[in-house]
Amino acid sequence: GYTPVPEDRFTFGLWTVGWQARDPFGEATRPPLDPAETLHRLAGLGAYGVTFHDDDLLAVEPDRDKAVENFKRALAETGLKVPMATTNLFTHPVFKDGAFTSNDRDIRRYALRKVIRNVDLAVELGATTYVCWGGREGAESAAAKDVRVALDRYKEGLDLLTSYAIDQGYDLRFALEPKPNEPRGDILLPTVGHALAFINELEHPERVGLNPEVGHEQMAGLNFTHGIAQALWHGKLFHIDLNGQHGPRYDQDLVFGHGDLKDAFFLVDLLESAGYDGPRHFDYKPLRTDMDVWPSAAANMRTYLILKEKAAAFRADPEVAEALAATRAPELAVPTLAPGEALADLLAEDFDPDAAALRDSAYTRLNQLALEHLMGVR
Ligand code: 3MF
Ligand code: MG
Ligand code: MG
Ligand code: MG
Repeated sequence: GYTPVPEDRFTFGLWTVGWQARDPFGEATRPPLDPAETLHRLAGLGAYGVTFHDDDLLAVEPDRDKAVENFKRALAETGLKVPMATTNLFTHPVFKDGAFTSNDRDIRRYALRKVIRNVDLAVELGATTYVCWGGREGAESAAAKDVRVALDRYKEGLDLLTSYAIDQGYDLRFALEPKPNEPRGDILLPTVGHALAFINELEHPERVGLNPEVGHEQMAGLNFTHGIAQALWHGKLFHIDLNGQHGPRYDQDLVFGHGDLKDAFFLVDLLESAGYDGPRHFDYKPLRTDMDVWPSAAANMRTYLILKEKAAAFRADPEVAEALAATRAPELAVPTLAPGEALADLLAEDFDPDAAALRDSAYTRLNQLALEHLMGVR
């Protein structure tokens, strides 16, 4: 069991297994990976597809045309799909003060050209989601960046991109990826909530949604599964970056489940029960100490499949159903005002708050049942 197949729709960024493990304190520990080899290895492991930044294609072939040709050949050989693509607007020093929100107007114009060139390629390769992670859109110095004006420019950039996609007749939606900090001291659109509010101010809000990442929300001390639930509620979960993180610290990009396992369990439970039909996309980094990156790639998918099975067993357990009923969870789905009732009926109602306060929510039993399923003793 737990052998991934393309129908599971697992995808990986080329930059994940391809990470050479350069960090702020040390050199690369691994040689560059040929994207063609990555595709063959991932297909062999049962993945559905790959995603890429424009610059990821140049890992071993600096000539873009040749690199694209090699990539296309490997896609044809492996049958892997490209559901999403993105732009590297953070590595080159030109982006040190941002891309869409750089104070330098020439740089903002260059950034948009760089995105549009890769949007064309993404659509040609069949992508329907284009991710925008604004890693350098931010500041360290409070006076240097007028955040309100920077948001004007951020909006301008996204409005230009959505209009371009519409004018070209592209079946393409954009997905913002929030992150609170790293590499900037503070990044604009730091959380799912900030990004959702921003989308409402855009010219084509229906074309823009989210690509939340597990670790990014946890870096902000937030409950990732709650963020995903709200994104789903707004119809904005266009894509997802799955990985692992141990709370608020640097962006760890651990294998999925190798951080907060309980949150990973409830995340899979939510994605599988909510009918999320997008790719299960991994944005992780193989440990710097691993010389062979493929076991970690496989581990992401295996963990997801195990959690999927555990979540289904949890939901099917009659004792869980009973414990859920004891928490009154089903009652939350009943509208507060009954059909035909008026607010006046509610206002006229008699109620004993002291008696109601004695009702036990009994959440501990439910928590323990979830943990016991997760620990494999039920
Ligand atoms: C950084 C990230 C990014 C984005 C990627 C996709 C390099 O913390 O998560 O990975 O996911 O740029 O847009
Ligand atoms: Mg990340
Ligand atoms: Mg991360
Ligand atoms: Mg990410």
